[in-house]
Amino acid sequence: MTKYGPYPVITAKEAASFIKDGHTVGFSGFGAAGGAKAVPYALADKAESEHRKGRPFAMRVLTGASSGLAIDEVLAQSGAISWRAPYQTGRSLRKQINNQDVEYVDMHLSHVPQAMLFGFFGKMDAAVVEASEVTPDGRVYLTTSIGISPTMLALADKVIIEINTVQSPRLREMADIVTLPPPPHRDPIPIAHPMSRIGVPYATVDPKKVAGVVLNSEPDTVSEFSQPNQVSRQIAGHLVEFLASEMKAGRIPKEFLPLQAGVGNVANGVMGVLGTHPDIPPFSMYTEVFQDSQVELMQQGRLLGASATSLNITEDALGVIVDNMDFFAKRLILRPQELSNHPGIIRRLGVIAMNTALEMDIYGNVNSSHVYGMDIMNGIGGSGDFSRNSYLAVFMTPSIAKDGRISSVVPMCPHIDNGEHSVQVVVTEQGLADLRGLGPLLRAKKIIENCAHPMYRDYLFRYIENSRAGHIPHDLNKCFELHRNLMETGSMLPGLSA
Ligand code: 0RQ
Repeated sequence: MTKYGPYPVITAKEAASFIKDGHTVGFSGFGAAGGAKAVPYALADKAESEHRKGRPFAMRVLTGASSGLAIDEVLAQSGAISWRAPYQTGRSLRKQINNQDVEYVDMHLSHVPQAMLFGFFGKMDAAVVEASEVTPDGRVYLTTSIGISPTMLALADKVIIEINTVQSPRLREMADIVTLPPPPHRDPIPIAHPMSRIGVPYATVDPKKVAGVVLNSEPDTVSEFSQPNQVSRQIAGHLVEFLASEMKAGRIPKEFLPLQAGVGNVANGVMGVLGTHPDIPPFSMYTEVFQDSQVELMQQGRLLGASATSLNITEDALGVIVDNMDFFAKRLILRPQELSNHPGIIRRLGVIAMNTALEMDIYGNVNSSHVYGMDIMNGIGGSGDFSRNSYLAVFMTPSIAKDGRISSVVPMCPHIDNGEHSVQVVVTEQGLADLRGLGPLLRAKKIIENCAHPMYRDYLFRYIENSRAGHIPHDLNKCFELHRNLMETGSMLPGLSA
């Protein structure tokens, strides 16, 4: 038998044979970065083969956040997932969740390691973790993401390490790993700056738990975001103007505050524009996902340093980092997600959080996860970790979707994941509404006037006029009329389109 140090080298199929129907299995990866890529395919084959024989095979699956194709597409398509947490972005899995074929726990990402530690999800049977090296004494050098891997390695009964030979061993130079002890035995976390290093570059595993090493050479598959379109540029324009005026007013210090940027096309586009604007000084980031647009900003000296848990970047962008590691290793830190998204640190550093909403209501409640309040899009992800604890919580969205058939400003969101108490600024391509210090009625007027698309403004103003008075005026017969119209006719205001 071939050996990798003291560990047996096994095939992905052999690794899959350790995993049984009903097992809770953790896979490394945060977004498509650093995910297990060989064993999930073998598990998909195993599931299909078991199903053909009329036998059940489905796992309870945990990852740091969303996954690459291997899990939320391939494993999902083979019916190998019965339960999933804490976040996903796969089309196939999304369909299964909305059909109630898969149970989905959509949760704040910073909560996941502690929930695992205390057994909120039951015991963890196995972990499959991508690494560039595992040493005989159990040091595991992770690759492009940290996520929940340190916790999985500590808790899982059986561990399979996928050694990925195309991931550069130098990625470890960015890793800064600490696992928090259980409460109430926690000391203050000494992160006083986004670039504070407090840990070691490796996670640890008890070598006796390592069932085998699978060799693999598949790169991460992160798809490219579209170039910032006109709408993203307009959103970014309003936001930059606002942030610059906050600096002038002394409400943001001259050295600026660390930024967090959410996922998606809009957030990626906004970062690109914001990062190059002359009114915004060079800044740092305390965020969870490092994206393509930030690589160039770092090379240009606009982005001074970034702390994240994942390099969710395309192969080309990763190539740039690896080829210039002496430069990037000083400026990029990858932490476990309980630290990248830690509420206390986010509050301490004064992070400005910028996340994307699907829709917002006229009072500033945000829905970023559930269409019609019923169908999951992706999940809350880390947006709540950041918005609830930030210095300023900004939510952005185009004012309309689907050629105007959907308004992103509605009377009441049928699902709220970031509530009015955690939302301070909302922005669309129409403009920005600074909600700080305003009561509900003034918030509503500002959001409708500044952010709603002109096609929907009359409807929204009429809604307030005809609502029952109260601290937050509403008409409970009409509050979901736009959503009902959309479901029944395909348009929120039948007959209207942009
Ligand atoms: O539909 O895919 O059919 O074209 O939603 O919309 O405008 O491309 O937006 O890619 O920026 O994603 C909120 C989903 C935005 C994302 C969300 C339709 C629209 C389109 C996508 P198509 P866009 P983006 C920390 C931060 C939650 C997690 C998070 C997200 C599709 O940002 O998942 O913030 N956020 N994490 O047409 C119905 C509406 C709609 C709508 C848009 N009101 N109703 N559909 N769409 N508005 C990072 C992590 O946690 C990793």
